[in-house]
Amino acid sequence: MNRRQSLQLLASTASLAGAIGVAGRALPSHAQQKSPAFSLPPLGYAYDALEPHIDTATMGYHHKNHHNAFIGILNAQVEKFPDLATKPIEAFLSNLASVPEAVRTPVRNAGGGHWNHSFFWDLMAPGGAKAPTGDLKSAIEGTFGSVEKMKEAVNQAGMTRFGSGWAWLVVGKDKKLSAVNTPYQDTPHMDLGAKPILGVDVWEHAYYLKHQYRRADYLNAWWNTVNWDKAAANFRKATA
Ligand code: MN3
Repeated sequence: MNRRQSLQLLASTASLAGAIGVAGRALPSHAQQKSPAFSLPPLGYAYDALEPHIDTATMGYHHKNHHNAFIGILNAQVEKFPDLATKPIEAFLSNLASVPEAVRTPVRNAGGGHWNHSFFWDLMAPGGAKAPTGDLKSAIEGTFGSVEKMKEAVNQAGMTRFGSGWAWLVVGKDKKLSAVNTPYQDTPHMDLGAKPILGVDVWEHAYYLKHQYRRADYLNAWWNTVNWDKAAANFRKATA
């Protein structure tokens, strides 16, 4: 390698380091940039903690790569519209009309992606309650007849989302539970004005390595990862 090639390599490494910095990783000490508004939330458990239901490789790519990509895009919008960093992103997702048109689509997609994945990681856990109890259990039985029927309804919502999106158990504007789906990275707050209790990513990247095209198998396996303590907390918040 001659001197010119070495300099080119250094320059491309520096710009790569900058790009990674924007995406929420450690910045090189000479970068002198303020820390980005959004950063990748830690999982709270190891990538292999949800085995055998969700495999280690999928968890790693999904968290470090897919989720982190949304953080980078979101931080790029903050550069153009700093107000995005002044409130929880939920406030903007619930009222997309308040987001300037120039950044509305990336905020919808990347802000939604960041919110959905953060919610999803928190909802899954190797510990926690294995089934709903108390008020959430009563509400599920009142609406669906049984916990099993509710799972079938959420699975159905996931199976009928053509292409990429999410399936949810939500509390709607009418304060009732229902199973719904959203396209792409739309959150239940957006068009539905609903509050999520449970949510499952049905993009192929969430299951393809282990289950290939078998979305139904993934959905059935996923229920084993749900932390019902967290779902109960979501329900309390949604119905408060
Ligand atoms: Mn995903």
